[in-house]
Amino acid sequence: MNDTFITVSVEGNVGIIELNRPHVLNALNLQMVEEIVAALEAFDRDQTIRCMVITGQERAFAAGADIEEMAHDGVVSMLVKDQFAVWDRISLVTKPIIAAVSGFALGGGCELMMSCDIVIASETARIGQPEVKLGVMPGAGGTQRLTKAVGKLKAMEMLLTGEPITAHEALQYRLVNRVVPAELCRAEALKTARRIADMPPLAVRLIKKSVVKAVDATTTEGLEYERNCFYLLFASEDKAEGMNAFIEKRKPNFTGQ
Ligand code: CO8
Repeated sequence: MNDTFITVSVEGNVGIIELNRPHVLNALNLQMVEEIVAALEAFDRDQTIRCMVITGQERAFAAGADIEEMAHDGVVSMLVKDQFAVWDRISLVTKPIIAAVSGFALGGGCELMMSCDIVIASETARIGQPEVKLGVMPGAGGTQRLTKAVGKLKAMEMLLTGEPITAHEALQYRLVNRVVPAELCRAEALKTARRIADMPPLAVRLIKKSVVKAVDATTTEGLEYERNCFYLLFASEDKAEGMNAFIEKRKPNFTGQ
């Protein structure tokens, strides 16, 4: 691992990961995915970080897995690489991840976007799963997460034609939270991240886990999980601080305890 394909920075309590292979539209090679996930995990462990942002440049968030890297792979080399074990670690990150998406978010880029918790899209975003055009299909959750987000009919159309959709269409299909002018995309993501970073970290963490449960578990299991998390937060110092601050009409000072 010599070159690095991402740029990592911190603004206040927000960790920022910029995908940085612009000459190939941030095509995700194996090392780059390793770097992204390692950076997410490092921010997750860092007590001073409370929220994260993943972004690219104006032309591309990420145009998918690196096709050159995969072109000579066969099934055995793919199995040996076991690349999805790295992807699976994204779902273990406890702090919220916000994607700031401009330009192309295709294939693995769309899958990375859908692994995030909130998506701010720029008007230039083009989002899709074009794998079918290469004779393959999504492998990092694309068929599952896209279908859960946009519904069966739209997912079928996107996955079977490989054609990307615009940011506004993505908003209509609830694949992104909001659409902003390209020059404001990163700032808007950071603004949302800072707002979350001001919230009590334990409550943020348990809310994130509970919402993920709503996507993956039955409603009965999800409700039980939510209730347990709700009770748990009554043991936290931030619960006392949050409620006392409200009653005393002052700004709360959350510590994460
Ligand atoms: N892989 C490798 N290189 C790429 C990729 C890619 N996915 N996308 C773009 N590039 C390179 C191009 O080869 C080109 O390089 P060069 O300048 O050396 O020729 C450079 O980026 C610029 O691209 P274009 O000249 O093609 O730019 P255009 O504006 O004409 O077109 C497109 C932009 C439409 C985005 C076009 O580049 C394109 O179609 N790219 C491929 C998109 C694609 O098929 N993505 C899916 C890949 S498969 C996948 O993601 C499977 C996921 C499996 C699990 C996830 C594992 C990470």
